[in-house]
Amino acid sequence: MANYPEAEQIQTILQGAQRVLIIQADNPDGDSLGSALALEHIMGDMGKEPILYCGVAIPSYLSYLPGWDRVTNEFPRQFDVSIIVDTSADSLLENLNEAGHKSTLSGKPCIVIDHHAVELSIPYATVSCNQEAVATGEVIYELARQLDWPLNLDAEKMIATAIMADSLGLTTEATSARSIHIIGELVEQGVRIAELEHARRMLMRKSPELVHYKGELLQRVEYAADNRIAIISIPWREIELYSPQYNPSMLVIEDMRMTIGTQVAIAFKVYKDGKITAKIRCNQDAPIAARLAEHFGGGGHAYASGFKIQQARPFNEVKSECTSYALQLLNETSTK
Ligand SMILES: [Mn+2]
Repeated sequence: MANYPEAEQIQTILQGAQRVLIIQADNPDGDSLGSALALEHIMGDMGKEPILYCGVAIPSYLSYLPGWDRVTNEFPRQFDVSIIVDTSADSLLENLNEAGHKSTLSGKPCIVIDHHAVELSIPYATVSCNQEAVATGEVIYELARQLDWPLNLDAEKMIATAIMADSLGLTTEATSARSIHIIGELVEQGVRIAELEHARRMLMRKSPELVHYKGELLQRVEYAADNRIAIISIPWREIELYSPQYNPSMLVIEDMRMTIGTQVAIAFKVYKDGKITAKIRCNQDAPIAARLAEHFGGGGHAYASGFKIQQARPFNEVKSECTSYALQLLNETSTK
């Protein structure tokens, strides 16, 4: 069991608080939502009034977590303490900052609970419990054990979900023996991993039309430069038809990236007004996604990025420029 030096200060801050505002950053995921919902149950059982806030809408793929719809993007007028989960970066709280809530937050004690190995950049944080762990859910479990917080079955399910989400089912580098022990303890308490996984998978189901469309898209994947680059182009007609159900790019981009020999997968969408968007995913040996996107005015990370071209440019021109620049970046990367 962990012994966090920040735990006591967190307990002291919470003692005098009634309304606890639980905040997720602008990139909610299974860990941040699971952690927020676990804290909601814990605070509720401690006789407090928890409020769940996130600056952006919770993505629909997370709606298998019961309680996701209690998260609001309306900032509450009154609260005593805030808890920010799963981020230490002020830049990820842009929506909240832009809406002018920073000063409200600065006026109250603010607790940060995180697991990202980065410097804290939230200037109004009173205490930061940023620990080495596979998920924020793991840190919350340790805090709960250390501080004797009540953990009901719903809270335990949310913690298990958070840990399973960020550890990709206990398979990532950051998964420690302790992470696995915690899952073991939660299962002993009555959490059923199969039940959580079933709920998640039920939400991933697709309609027959979408399954057929995915097959069509896979048939249309083009390979360039000895399969190093995989490309799919999605016209407006299909965007119009299928987007309400699913983002067409996301149907196939992982399969494209998983092709033998492929280093970069690019999914283009061509809109009615001529706007072009591209989603880029790279493999471990080709961290060029950000640079490729920046060339077209976009941005992102080394392995995942995107760009948008507003002015009408012929699609074939954009596509061939993107392909040849990708190849240039790939060659630069492999010769160093
Ligand atoms: Mn996380």
